[in-house]
Amino acid sequence: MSSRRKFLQNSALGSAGLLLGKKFYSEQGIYESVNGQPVVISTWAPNVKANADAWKVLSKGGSALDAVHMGVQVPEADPEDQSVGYGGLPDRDGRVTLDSCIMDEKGNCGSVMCLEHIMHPISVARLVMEKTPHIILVGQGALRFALENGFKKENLLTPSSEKAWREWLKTSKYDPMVTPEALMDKKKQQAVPGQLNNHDTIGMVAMDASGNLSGACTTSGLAYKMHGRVGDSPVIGGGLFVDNEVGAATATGVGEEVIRIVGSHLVVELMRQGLKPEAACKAAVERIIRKNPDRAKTLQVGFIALNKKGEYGAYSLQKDFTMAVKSNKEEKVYQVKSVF
Ligand code: SD4
Repeated sequence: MSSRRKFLQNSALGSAGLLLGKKFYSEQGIYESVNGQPVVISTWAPNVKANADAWKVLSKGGSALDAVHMGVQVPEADPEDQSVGYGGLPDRDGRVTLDSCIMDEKGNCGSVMCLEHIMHPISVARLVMEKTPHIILVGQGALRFALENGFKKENLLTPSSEKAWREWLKTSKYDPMVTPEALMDKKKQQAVPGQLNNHDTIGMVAMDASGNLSGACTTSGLAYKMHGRVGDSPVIGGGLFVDNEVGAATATGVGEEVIRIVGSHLVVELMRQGLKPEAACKAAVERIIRKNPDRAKTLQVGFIALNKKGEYGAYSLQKDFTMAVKSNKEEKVYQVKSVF
């Protein structure tokens, strides 16, 4: 079957699956270009909902920057998503600390790190980008800036995240393993109570109808981290990078590993050298393995990338990673290829 036909068939099935409210995973593979059309891609299957909000902006000719800003607010406000914003699992002191960044087609960027009490850290990051001479604000300084600019102070620790944290305190064993495989009781295929759910951080990159690229990444970080720990997600070049000449990339998983290789920047630079998005993500993941093969086996990192032609792809260390895509042609979730 030609790849074109396969693609169309997968798209149709993918949309049908979503319409029926079922999770549908296409076969793995490289994805075709949607050149000249808006497109948005996000880490993790549940973020189809975030893509849908980003699409409301893109489909009306709005900017990629506004689209990603709008899109990532969906999981930020979702109390069920325990990796992002409201409802995020806290650090080991029981504090929900948020990391977010945003980057536009001109290389403008803004970031907040270890920000507490603010439902939409991405909006604070955007304000840092647009209203200050700086790129990063952290902790108390970020909170003060947010409050001075009209953001509301809120309690972001939901009863279920507090309960999970109290459960965790019984052992206080920090294990940043992030694959659902590790969280599942294999026999019963049920989540193991008290185990970490470090999933569903959102990294989103988009191309608008003018061909401009932007990206956003936002998370509550790894559950039960030390207070003050910052992951890759708000690090420009680590969890997110956009170069409008080449493409954009974003990351999820154990942030320390992503930072070690300046992962998203690496993916964009590999695309600049001519690699397709999937190949660039694969090469970045392999770089992590080369640094420490044993450690790489025990954790998850995934990258997604979009190039200037509108081609996209992804790759991960472990096999559970998914990418959500929305364009004029499709709305679907891809099961991403992995090394292990
Ligand atoms: C972090 N990269 O704080 C984030 C966590 C993550 O899905 O992506 N979870 O290291």
